Amino acid sequence: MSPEPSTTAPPLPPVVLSIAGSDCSGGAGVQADLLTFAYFQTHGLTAVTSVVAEAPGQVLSIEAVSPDILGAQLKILAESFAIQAVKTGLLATAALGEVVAHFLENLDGEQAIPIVVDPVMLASSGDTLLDPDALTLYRQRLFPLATLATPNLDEAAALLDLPPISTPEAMDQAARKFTGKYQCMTLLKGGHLEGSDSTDILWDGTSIHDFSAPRIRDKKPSGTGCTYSAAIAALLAHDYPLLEAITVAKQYLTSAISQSAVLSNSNAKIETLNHFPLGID
Ligand code: PXL
Repeated sequence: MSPEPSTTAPPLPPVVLSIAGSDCSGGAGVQADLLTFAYFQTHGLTAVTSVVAEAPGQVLSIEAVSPDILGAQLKILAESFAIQAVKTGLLATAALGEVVAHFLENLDGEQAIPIVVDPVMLASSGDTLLDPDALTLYRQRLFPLATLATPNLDEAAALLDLPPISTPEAMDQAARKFTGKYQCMTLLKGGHLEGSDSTDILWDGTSIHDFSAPRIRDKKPSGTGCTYSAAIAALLAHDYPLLEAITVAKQYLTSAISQSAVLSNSNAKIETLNHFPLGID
């Protein structure tokens, strides 16, 4: 016998906006963000900044959209939806960064809307995705608006004009410096460091918080940074406090990495994150 249909309406999902690029291979960019938003039972909106022709490990080409069409996407979304959190990913050019900064500066209504800024510069293949002159925009306009910035070690070194960050001590210093310089909470992601754990750190202005998970050595799927920042934004939209949102997002990302799959049509080790991993609460 089938169960009685429920007469109570399900709760409305919070609305989360991703401003990012399109990864045609589905592992990173707005595609990863939408899967992550769906996993966390939010409604995802996307404002696409750029189209990247790529597969994990290889970028063929990238084309940025015009500032006008990015602005139009943001305008109609803001006019139509009660946006409860925003994440920014690949912004591609300084002109697009400018449009995003202008949008975010005028976003808040009665309540401040959480903004997660993931300063994407490179694809996991190492290919450059962001025009270098866009860095000034991050420094001057975007980070000061962020609830949380989520640089990886390479991005933090570039933004702080530091040599490569290669020890836990240097990481600690860099997290403090980033927060001090750009006036935003900073989750510095240590995934590229060696060690049995993958540890990210957050300096809140008073103390350092660690977020650790066992390092998964045999898997290197693309889109981990996109997925992490999207998960944090989705959880903030659900009103999780920041530290809890990061803890839950890290657990989710670790499962998504450990259950990633090889889906290539050849011997190439093209690994794709599993955005609906099994076995997490
Ligand atoms: O993982 C960084 C990233 C972000 N955004 C887009 C990408 C990539 C990596 O390839 O394609 C659109």
